[in-house]
Amino acid sequence: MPPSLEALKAELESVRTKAVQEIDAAKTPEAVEALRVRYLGKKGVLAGLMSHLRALPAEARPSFGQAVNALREALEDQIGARRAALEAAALEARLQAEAIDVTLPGEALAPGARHPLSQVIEAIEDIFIGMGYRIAEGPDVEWDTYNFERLNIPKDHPARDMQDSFYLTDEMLLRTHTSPVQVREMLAMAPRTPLKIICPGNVYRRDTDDATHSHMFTQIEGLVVGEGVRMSDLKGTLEQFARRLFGEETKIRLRPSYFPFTEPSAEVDVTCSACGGTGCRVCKWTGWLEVLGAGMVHPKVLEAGGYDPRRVSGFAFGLGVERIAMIKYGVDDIRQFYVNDARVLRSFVAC
Ligand code: 2NM
Repeated sequence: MPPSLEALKAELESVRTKAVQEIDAAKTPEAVEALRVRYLGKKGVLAGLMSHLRALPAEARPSFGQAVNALREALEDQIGARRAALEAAALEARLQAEAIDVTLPGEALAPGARHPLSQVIEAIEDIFIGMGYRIAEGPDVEWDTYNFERLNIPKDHPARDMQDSFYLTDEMLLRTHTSPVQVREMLAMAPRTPLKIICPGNVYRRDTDDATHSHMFTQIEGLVVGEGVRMSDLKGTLEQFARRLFGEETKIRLRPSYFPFTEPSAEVDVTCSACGGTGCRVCKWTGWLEVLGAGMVHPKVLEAGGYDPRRVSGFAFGLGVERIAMIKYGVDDIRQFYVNDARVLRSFVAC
């Protein structure tokens, strides 16, 4: 006997009741999907109900078909809503689990600082770059000819005593100043002018280390070569430099001196930046600090650099970075700069 419309509708209602309960009880999106397949899938429960359609009398078919389709739509809506609710709950749970408390105190940073020698080098470079100079660098290991010979320091000169320099071979040594960089730059540039360069770098001398000497220290040398370069250009340049580095009130004075590579040569003093020139412990109660050596480049040095000394002239100067840094930071022992202890280095803040 074929099933009656009433019996099929009763079964449809019991399917509805059960499905609604199960979908409502599903705990995961996967469980919801399994129910969707079970009830709405191609071989699912609703498809099973629909298969009875052909057994019904023709006049009963539309009514039952519509009832099954209405149930399908109702279950689709419920499944969609249940899935959305479960996914929203899962997202909420994840957000809770991964929540970050942005009010917790952070990791304490140990702020670094530029090494005081780097600070002084950069300050000096900036001043000369502002006057149109360029920075030139060269090797720490030099040829004897660039370090001495072409700087008018002949073989028998006391500065060339083997005792005073770190020789690697007969012809090679650790540079004792940065002047060889300037020889290289002259040879590369000549006969073109003007040449305006600043040469910072490490230099090496066989000294015994103490509070004011180090076998390795940092030098900055400057060189200008051009037509009509005069001693007054040197004085004006160094005066501007001193005022920018030590303060606008700073005065300079030149005392006659001797270097093989310059003629005339001078020691350059600046008024003491600690006391303003009235006298204090820093300047040993003289009011003056000796910070630079300078002079007009010797014609032989210009010639050894490839220039014609009848056509061009030049001035040069040199300073020790550690000495400047000791004055600026009130350090009384040069060895403080090579300690590499962050606690010591942190005490030198930019000035
Ligand atoms: C100083 C003092 C005086 C100097 C000379 C030269 C060069 F290469 F042009 F000959 N460079 N640096 C010089 C002159 C350096 O240092 C105390």
